Amino acid sequence: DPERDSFLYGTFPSNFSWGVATAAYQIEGAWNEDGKGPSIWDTFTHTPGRTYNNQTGDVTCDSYHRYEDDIAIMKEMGMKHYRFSIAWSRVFPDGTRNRINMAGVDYYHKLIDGLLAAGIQPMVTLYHWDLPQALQDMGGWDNDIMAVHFDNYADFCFNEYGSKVKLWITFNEPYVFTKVGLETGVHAPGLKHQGTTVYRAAHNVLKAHAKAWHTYNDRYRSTQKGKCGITLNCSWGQAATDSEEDKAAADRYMQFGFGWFAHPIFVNGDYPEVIKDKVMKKSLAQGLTTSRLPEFTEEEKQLLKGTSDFLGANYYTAVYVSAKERQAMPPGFFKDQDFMTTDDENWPTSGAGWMRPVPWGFRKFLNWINENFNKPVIYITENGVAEHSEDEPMFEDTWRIQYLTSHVNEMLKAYTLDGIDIRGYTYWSLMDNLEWAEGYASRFGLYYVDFKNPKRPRLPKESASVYAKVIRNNGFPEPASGMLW
Ligand code: GBH
Repeated sequence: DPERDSFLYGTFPSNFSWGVATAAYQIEGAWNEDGKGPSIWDTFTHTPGRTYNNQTGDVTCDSYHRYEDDIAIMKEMGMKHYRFSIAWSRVFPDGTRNRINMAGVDYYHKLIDGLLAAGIQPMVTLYHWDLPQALQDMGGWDNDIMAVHFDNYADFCFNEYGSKVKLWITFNEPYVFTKVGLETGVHAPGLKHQGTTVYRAAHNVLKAHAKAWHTYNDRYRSTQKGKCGITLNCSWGQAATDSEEDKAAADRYMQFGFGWFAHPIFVNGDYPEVIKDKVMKKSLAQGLTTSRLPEFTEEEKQLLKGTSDFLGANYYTAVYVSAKERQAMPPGFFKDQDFMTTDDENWPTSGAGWMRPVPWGFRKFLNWINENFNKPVIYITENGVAEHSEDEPMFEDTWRIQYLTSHVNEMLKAYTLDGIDIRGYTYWSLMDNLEWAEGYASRFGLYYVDFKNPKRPRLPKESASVYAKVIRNNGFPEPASGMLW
């Protein structure tokens, strides 16, 4: 494919938005300060053996006290938007609206006001994985009452911050936090239930999302005039061969990862047929009388359909997918899917063991989304790469410069050549932070953070000035007009 390696010159429209992303638990610290309640991530990281070297988010980048430093470095780079998340238990310590923590509420006001004063639009994620522990104690996402609690929390945030925040994201990557939190147990709350809780939790997350979107739509949209969406992710699944079986397996991979949430929201209020079909067959095969996949009522489907003003998409990497009957595997989420994934030895490696940079996969991923979900308005809400380093700074991050420019270039092709309606790009992450169970050595930042220094200085890597240049140029203008790339 000759298109794959060619570089496209061109720029984005003048209102294209460039940003960076973070998440509360990964950067804030102050885990028990000023009335914040514990979240499942506090519990998880405080349990020995769960994270790399037992590292926690107790202090991390200390953004709860140093958010002004964060704003300053974003301003330095010319950022247009900042995607951050609100820690639910900082606002509602036990997850319910019975008790509101005003110090936590004020923190986000100060952050938002500081951003607006610096000319940076806030893009706010309501849920980036840090469920209040008190709600987990009631069963967490497995309990359908969560939709009510999430809606109350969302309603509170829209009401409190909505005059200043115009871009809302209900959930970050439900595919990841249900699968990795409840099926493989690598993330909080660390459950390893096989092919059961994962589907029920996802079902409740979808209902919670729809409820919150309707709250925004019915009560706030006309006065606040913002947008409310969801962020979904998966790797790009490339068919390993041209065989019909492998092509079907690759599509199944995308449907189980992305369509699981995108199909109900953007298509018809219901799961993709291939998921319903597979989970039913596998459930019957193990001797159950009904599918492990819950069903939506007609009313619920109507409530779900069309509940997103834009699609937030996170892309990091690609995999090859081939068809494979999982005979030996115990029943569960993975056996349900009947495929095998591999990567290509020729793809470069990165500082994160789970990902190799595959820029051409980004354009294919965007085209697949565009074709399958009714050409939604898209914001890229995450894309990035890490180096692996305990403490040693690596300021000459050529790999990140290469990753960033090549992925932005593939996005430019998707926008210009494929006509996909992409409104913004968000690099993950502003600065090095707690990479969940992988700890602090997996560094995704444009800025290096010294976690040994109590002041947590943020120091720019070379990629920070390259991204600033891409932002100034709004893409990659022709060399004749000034810049040589
Ligand atoms: C995103 O997850 C997250 O939104 C963000 O918070 C995170 O810091 C960033 O990407 C970088 O990872 O699946 O067992 O191999 C991307 C998906 C899921 C990738 C968890 C790493 C590691 C555990 N991530 N995965 S496993």
